[in-house]
Amino acid sequence: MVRFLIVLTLLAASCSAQSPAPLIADPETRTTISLDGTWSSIVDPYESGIPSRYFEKETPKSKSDLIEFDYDHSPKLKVPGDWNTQRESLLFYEGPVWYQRRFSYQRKPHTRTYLYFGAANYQARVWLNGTKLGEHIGGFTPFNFEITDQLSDGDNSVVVEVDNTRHIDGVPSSHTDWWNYGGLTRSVKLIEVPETFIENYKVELVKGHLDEIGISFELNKPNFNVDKSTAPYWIEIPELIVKQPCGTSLHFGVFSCAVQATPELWSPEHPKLYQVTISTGEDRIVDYIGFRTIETRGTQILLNGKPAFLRGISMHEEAPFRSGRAFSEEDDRTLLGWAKELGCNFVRLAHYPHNEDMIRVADRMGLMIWEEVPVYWELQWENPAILENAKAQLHDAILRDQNRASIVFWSVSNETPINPARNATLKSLAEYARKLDSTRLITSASDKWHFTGDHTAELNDPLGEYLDVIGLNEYIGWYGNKKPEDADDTRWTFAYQKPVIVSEFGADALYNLHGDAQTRFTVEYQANLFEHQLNMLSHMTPLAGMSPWILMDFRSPRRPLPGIQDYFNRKGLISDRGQRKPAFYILQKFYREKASTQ
Ligand code: GCB
Repeated sequence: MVRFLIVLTLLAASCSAQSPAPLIADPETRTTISLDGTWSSIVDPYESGIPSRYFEKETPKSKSDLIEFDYDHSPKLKVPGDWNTQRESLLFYEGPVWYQRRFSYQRKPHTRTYLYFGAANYQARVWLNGTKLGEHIGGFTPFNFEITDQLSDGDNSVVVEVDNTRHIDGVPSSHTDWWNYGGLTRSVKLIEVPETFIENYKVELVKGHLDEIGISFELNKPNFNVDKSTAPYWIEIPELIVKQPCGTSLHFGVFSCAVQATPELWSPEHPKLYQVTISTGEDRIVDYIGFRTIETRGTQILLNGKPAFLRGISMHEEAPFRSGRAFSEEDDRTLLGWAKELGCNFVRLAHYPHNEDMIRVADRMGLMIWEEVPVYWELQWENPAILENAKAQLHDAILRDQNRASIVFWSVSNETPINPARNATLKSLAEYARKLDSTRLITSASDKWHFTGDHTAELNDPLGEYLDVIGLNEYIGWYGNKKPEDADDTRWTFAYQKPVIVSEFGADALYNLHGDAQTRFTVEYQANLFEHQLNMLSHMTPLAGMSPWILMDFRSPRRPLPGIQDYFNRKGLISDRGQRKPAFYILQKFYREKASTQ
């Protein structure tokens, strides 16, 4: 029953006027046709696109009331990719850009076709062959439209207006400390499915049981009639010698069952994945899924029942070596490979859902993940649209990644100010996350701590009541009046007896800028700060893990300091060109020692 309610909640949250169709989970498991590559583009700072009908399939040539445009001769942009790093003139651009490409298609009998976008930042409006399909808000989650009836045999034209304008009532709002990369930043594809298909599914250990796997899935069928009969649907996990019918219909195409099996458990040291097949006659999903448990006991985090120390690092979805938004499996492998080299078993993917492949690569490489929604700094807490927007992003992130063993935390926010409206909003988000996914831990990063004496500090953020794990961001020695050395004898208290992860600390350092340990922005200063932070963290009692700020330097418009920042946040342990700074090796040594005593 609980599972059924969850699936219905997932479904309901996806439907509203002009919204995309319910999200198809795990496109990697489907038949797809890539629309990645070269798209035509029109930069549209004065928003002429709608009145001038940039969305039409054919370019209007000589109508006097129309400004003419011509995609065929327009400059090109690569998809996936942000526009900012593809054209110098667009580095700081914020506003609408129109994307267009043609593709050839032959419609197939008994096949439904969807147009799927991995992400478009921040708002997208989509047309196919001149017909508007709908709109989507939120820069980091996927969305799709069914286009079966709009497709033509032969030539088709898809047009997307992507607008990365920042909004005071957006999520995130107008101020962030990362680059507002615009564009079709992730892959675009056509997904072909049978008439009745598995829209989403969840496969995981039944809570509290290491010998039982729960499976639930939802069928999408045109004109579904209420059919509660048991259907001949099958679940197979060949390595566990599981092949059994699975098809107790709960309601409206939602099915579930449990199978007896005792899988080897997934962990960073042993990232075991099993091939899992769900077949429904017409449709068949083959995915690779790991099984593990994640819980808390007092101030400990238990992975597969055993206390685990989370040796982490925070990272943005920023491309190694070239900057810009990361999107390819190669980018993901490089970034997560660096985290592995550092000795991590955990990464905090700040501050928004990263691309789907990142999570799949982490599943295979063996890294636990903190996934976050961009509820960041100041939002319009009193505005009910904020909560709806944040919930939709959380919903789609959970729906997308709920079968990935690597995800252990859903983070509902980062560094938000304490006030009643914010507390209520985040409580609601935490409850919503828990309702959608009761097997993972809910967290958030807070910077609302203060010194209670010269050597004592306290975190007391009322949000803690609703979380499983408390995230603490503290920058002793970088922001505020204290020196890095002051961290050594700082003792911490926490209002809630729950596991604590120090989710951020760090200092800016320009690679190759040298000086003494007291000179800010030098690598010596950063290294010294890490030494003293690690001294402090070694005696922080409820500490269950850490994810210092940050793996690699990343672009930020708030960081203009010439010759040093040049619009980069320089707190990376690795420069934007892949060079390791001394602090990298200090943390690596600490993590190696930690790992050897675990
Ligand atoms: C923080 C934020 C992070 C910033 C970082 C910094 O507390 O959570 O987004 O980039 O500090 O470098 O100031």
